[in-house]
Amino acid sequence: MLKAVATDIEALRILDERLRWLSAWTIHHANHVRENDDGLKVGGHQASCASMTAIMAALYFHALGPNDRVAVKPHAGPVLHAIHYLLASQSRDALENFRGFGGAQSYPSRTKDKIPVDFSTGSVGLGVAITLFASLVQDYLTARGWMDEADRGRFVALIGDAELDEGNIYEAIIEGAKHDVRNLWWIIDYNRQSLDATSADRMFERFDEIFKSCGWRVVELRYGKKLSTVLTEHPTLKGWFEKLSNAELSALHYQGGAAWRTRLDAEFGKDAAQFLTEYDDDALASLFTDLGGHCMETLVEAFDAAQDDVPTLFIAWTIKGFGLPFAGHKDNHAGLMNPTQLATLREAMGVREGEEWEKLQGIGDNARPGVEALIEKSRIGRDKRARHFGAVSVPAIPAPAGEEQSTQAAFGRILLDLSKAGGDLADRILTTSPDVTVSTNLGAWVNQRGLFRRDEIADVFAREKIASAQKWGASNNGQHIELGIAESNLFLMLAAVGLSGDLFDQRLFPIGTLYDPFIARGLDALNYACYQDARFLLVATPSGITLGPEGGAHQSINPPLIALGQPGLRHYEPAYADELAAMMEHAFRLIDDPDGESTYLRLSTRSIQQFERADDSWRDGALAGGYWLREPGPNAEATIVAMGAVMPEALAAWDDLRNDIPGLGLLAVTSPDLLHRGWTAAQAGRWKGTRAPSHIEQLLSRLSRSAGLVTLADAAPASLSWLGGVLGQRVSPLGVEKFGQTGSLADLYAAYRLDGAAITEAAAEILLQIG
Ligand SMILES: Cc1ncc(C[n+]2csc(CCOP(=O)(O)OP(=O)(O)O)c2C)c(N)n1
Ligand SMILES: [Mg+2]
Repeated sequence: MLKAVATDIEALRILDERLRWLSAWTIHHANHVRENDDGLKVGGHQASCASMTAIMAALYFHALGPNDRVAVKPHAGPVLHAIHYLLASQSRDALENFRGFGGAQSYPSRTKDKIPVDFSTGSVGLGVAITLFASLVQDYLTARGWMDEADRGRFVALIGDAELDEGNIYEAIIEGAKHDVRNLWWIIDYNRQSLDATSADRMFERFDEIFKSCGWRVVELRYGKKLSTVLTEHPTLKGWFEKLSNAELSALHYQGGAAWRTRLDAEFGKDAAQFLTEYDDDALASLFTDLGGHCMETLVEAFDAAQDDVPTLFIAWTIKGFGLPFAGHKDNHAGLMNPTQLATLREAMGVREGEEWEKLQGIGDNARPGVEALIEKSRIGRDKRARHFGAVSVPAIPAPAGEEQSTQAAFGRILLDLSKAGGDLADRILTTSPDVTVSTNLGAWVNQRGLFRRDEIADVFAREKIASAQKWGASNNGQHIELGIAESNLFLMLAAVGLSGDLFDQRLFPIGTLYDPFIARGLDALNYACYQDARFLLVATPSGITLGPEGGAHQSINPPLIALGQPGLRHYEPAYADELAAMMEHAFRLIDDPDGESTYLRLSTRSIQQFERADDSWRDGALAGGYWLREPGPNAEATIVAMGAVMPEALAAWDDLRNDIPGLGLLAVTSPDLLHRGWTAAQAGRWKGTRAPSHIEQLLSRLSRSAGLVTLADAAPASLSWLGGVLGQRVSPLGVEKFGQTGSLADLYAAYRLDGAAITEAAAEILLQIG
């Protein structure tokens, strides 16, 4: 790490101003200069950007090493774009098109932005916490020898102070403390303002304690050099200053030098007279706005001093909108400078009209070489990295033997068999679970592959020879990361492990398990993982009212609908173990495929009679979303359509009804999600001239156009009822619409209309309607 010399500090200050200008101008251009055809507000956050430009200049042009990765506070996106513009990795076109179609995105996006974005941000809190899990992945990779110690980087999160209200941050640091995480810098832009208002005073005093309890070093950057000296010389002034509430301080920053003077005069009278003669109004404003987060020397010193791997929280005091006309105003979050204000700023920055995009406009000849040298030096390691796929060969995964099995048990068996067989894929699987490892059947895998910990932890029960099915020794060779019960952490962990190929050029195959209903608990983090195109396998089990005696609090209803609407995640719901094996094999391939995605498997604890196959012809259909378990007759007037654990009821009903309904078929749906996607893609394709019918259209076209479909799922009936829209056939949808409860399967299936009687009634009704 290079120490900054005085000329560097000067150059960094200039870069800070340049970032403030470029970010403000980019937003201004999008709102006031670019044509706006639809009259929609474009928006952008000039104040949130100005608050952070010094911090980001110090980081990107001084402190960051080539392997460091950063999550940028969403509303400082334009500053990140300005940095890359200066580094020549962002185009003027993209900036001119900020928030426009194909232009720089409003919030940094790994997948949509052309600049390198290490972590997407947008939903506050999640971008912060993922850095912690990425650091854990780095530890994992170095422990396994897949990454050199020398290539280790630091994970930096730039955080808005209001983000600290997000609970997921605390869930993450608690988990991090258990795993002894390191190499983290979290930097709070402490401008004491949120979106709506100034933030609460009382709580802020506690945040440092919370972090310290979790093993963090807390560094407060409260004052800049100038203000710090003055306050040290005037302890009474310091005492008063430090008692100002967030709202008072912000108001004074907004009002400026004259207001500071009046206030000090009112407060201290003649005791302040001498002090006040030493400063004119501008100097007073400049003095009191010299906070740590705006003082380059303070920032650089603090970053230089934190070179060990202790996780460090920097609390950098700042002013929201620093240097802009609405600095400190409580309503400035979405505030935009008007053209007159912008022109004043432009002149103050020495930028000539018409040359607003010139990168180093207005920088004097003396300073320019220093600035250029810093920019040049900072290019290293900030290129967009290519993504790599296809490095790991995925073997065929055979179905586990057994006439009766549940999909959950089969999942455990498949992993155990994979582990025993060994190989590249097995070695690169990393499993994780929020305290439901045993109850989701990962236990046998963990016994084989062990828990991951940087420091060895003996299995005391094993050492004491106490009988237990779970052997839980932990070492830096382990392949399972056990999490506490915090589903949001599970998804952030899956996101981080699922980005391992992108972040570290090392493909890992993350498998996370949880109970199906608790997907909802981490839903935004799941969406966040998918938004970044992280690749993983999510295994949700048990599911549905088929869980029987466990009751309504654990019986999931709507996750198939969630999956139906979730981009980047494919839902599979197998009924049989051989389907599951095919799906897992496919899911592993999708993880390591440039056009792949993540997979969600919805499994069950219900042990069912396996289906005897004549051949493998079911397989392609099962992977595409559905296949005929019982072929329909030509132009059949009805079919049963069923998914997952209720397949035995569907089969039995088919047996009962086939004599009464000639040609009755049974369609096994394995993925409503894929069927729906195929259907809409075919619709869109038709408009573009391609006429290939989708998989579901092909399946349903075996039936008469007026045929009736009785759909059956241990889930919200809307998961399958839409099938009627494909060819305009009639539907009688069976499924679960009310909260579940305890009971035997027979009781519950009867009460919630998932049994043979319900299927018969639904079929009769639909045939009557057709007739
Ligand atoms: C999960 C979530 N909830 C709400 C928002 C809307 N939102 C955007 S920024 C923000 C607060 C901004 O305050 P702060 O984090 O202090 O950032 P600043 O702009 O002050 O730097 C809110 C509530 C969001 N982006 N994500
Ligand atoms: Mg704030």
